[in-house]
Amino acid sequence: MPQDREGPLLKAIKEAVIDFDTDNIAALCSEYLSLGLDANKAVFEGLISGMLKVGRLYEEQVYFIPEMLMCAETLYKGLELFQPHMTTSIQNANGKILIGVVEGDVHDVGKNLVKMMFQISGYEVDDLGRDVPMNVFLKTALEKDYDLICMSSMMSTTMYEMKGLIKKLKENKPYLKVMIGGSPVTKLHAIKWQADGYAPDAQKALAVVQQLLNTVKLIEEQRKQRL
Ligand code: B12
Repeated sequence: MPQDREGPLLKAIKEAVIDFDTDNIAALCSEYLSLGLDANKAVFEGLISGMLKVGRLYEEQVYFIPEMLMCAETLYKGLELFQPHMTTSIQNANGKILIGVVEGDVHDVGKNLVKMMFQISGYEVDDLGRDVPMNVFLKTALEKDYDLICMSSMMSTTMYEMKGLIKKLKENKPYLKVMIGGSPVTKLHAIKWQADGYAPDAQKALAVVQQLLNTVKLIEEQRKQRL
């Protein structure tokens, strides 16, 4: 029975990330997929769960930068295999989103997951990558006609970049919607910095985007009716 293998495989995938087992991760993920098991579950309960443990090992000084890098590499190998099989509750969504990790920050796993969930749902996403200079973020966001700008930061030191960026964006385009996230970022930061949206993880991000973009559409329709 495939279901009997689900638990052991999820555990093995998680452990492969923790042990940076780049040799075996592909085989484990392929076996999981060949059994028709849920790819979303494998990503969040296998790969990401493993990465959270890696963070704890770094805090305990068991792991250092090279180990964290290899764990990220292992996670990305798995993600590549699972991505085509992932699903979301939203389909054929409409909207153009710009996403990037703020200047000084190279952590991009979270941003890539958020981006993936958006793309799977049908949103068009432009990705500026990681460690994006403030002026590049600002220029791109203002140049094109985006419905939403998403910023990610994983460090308490770099997250303040978002505050400045939101201020500049809003000065230039007051109605442009901005959403922020990343592990040190909270809803309180979003409120204080006048971001329009915040979500603690990629799954919740999707619901927030849908809500934000629906509001934008409603305002636009009302504006057109008044003309
Ligand atoms: C892997 C890792 C690395 C890898 C990154 C590889 C990569 N390609 O990303 C490498 C080795 C490069 C690295 C480097 C460093 N790291 Co590091 N790293 C990590 C680690 C272990 C995992 C990060 C991760 O991938 N998490 C998994 C993802 C899925 O979670 P997530 O990013 O939070 O994303 C979710 C949500 O936050 C949310 N989200 C994220 N972005 C967005 C955006 C939007 C718009 C929304 C709505 C939601 C959202 O949705 C995501 C998916 O559900 C964390 C520990 C941890 N507990 O997180 C430390 C950690 C982030 N690193 C840390 C540090 C200190 C560093 C270094 C400074 C170490 C050093 N001395 O050089 C450097 C910094 C380099 C730099 N300039 O950025 C600290 C940060 C502490 C702080 N100040 O806040 C942490 C917390 C470890 C620790 N406990 O001390 N790191």
